[in-house]
Amino acid sequence: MGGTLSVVVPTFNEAGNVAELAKQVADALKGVDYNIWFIDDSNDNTPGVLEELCKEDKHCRFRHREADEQTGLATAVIDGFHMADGDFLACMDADLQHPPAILRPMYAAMLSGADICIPSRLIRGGSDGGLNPARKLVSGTARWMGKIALPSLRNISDPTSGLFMFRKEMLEGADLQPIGWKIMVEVLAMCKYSLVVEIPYEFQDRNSGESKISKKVTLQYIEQLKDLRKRGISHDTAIVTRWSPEFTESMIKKYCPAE
Ligand SMILES: Nc1nc2c(ncn2[C@@H]2O[C@H](COP(=O)(O)OP(=O)(O)OP(=O)(O)O)[C@@H](O)[C@H]2O)c(=O)[nH]1
Ligand SMILES: [Mg+2]
Repeated sequence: MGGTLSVVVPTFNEAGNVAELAKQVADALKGVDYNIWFIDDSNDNTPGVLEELCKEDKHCRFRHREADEQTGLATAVIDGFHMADGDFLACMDADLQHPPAILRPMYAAMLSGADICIPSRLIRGGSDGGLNPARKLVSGTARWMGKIALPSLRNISDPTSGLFMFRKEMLEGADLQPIGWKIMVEVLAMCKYSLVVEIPYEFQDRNSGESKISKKVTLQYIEQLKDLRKRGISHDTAIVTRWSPEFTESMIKKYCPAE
């Protein structure tokens, strides 16, 4: 099937999740030429677990960043994007809140001509069931603020998640200045693209380990939005298409059928 895929996974203390994630990604991407890049800032035994995983699974690679290097979620993802060699790049959390099976319809969307595929919890067939009411409120407020601040986000139903796939060439010439948590917001505001495909997905509960979200992240997001209002490029002509669950199934059969 056409085009290699690199899945970039930022990890901070995710020892209990990475092997299961790699297994589920392998199930999702049978027949696809893919690799997984774990970019790790952990201070527990995750690097050892990743080292073993990379010996056992030839699709996996990892880079551990020491405390004296630049660390943090956004820089991890950007480092991964630059290190990864896929024609298509994906970003996915390690804790299985983003179900790896979604990678197959995302890949089908790329083969169908999308520049960027954004799974959405908020369109028919999607669900944000993995979030408690307080987190739903925070997530909704972040979306609302983003859409007010940045025209590029206005037609995207779920622009603040950390799950997306895009053509690697979109990085060429893009002035990405990663701060904080919302790396897709940066990509949507700063990269050039003309077709966005949204597909439904069901957000899950965290599998194992602890959340790393903090108040600092909220402040960084506000800074990021202020900054992107000045730096962001226009996407007035970009088309956003939403696939129904039924259409998504038919596009998997067309572009990425099970072997
Ligand atoms: N490399 C790196 N990865 C990070 C860092 N902080 C978080 N991550 C990873 O980024 C992903 C998202 O972090 P989570 O803590 O799951 O954040 P969240 O999904 O918004 O919060 P929960 O819903 O509570 O899980 C996970 O794969 C984390 O391991 C960091 O400082 N460096
Ligand atoms: Mg999480």
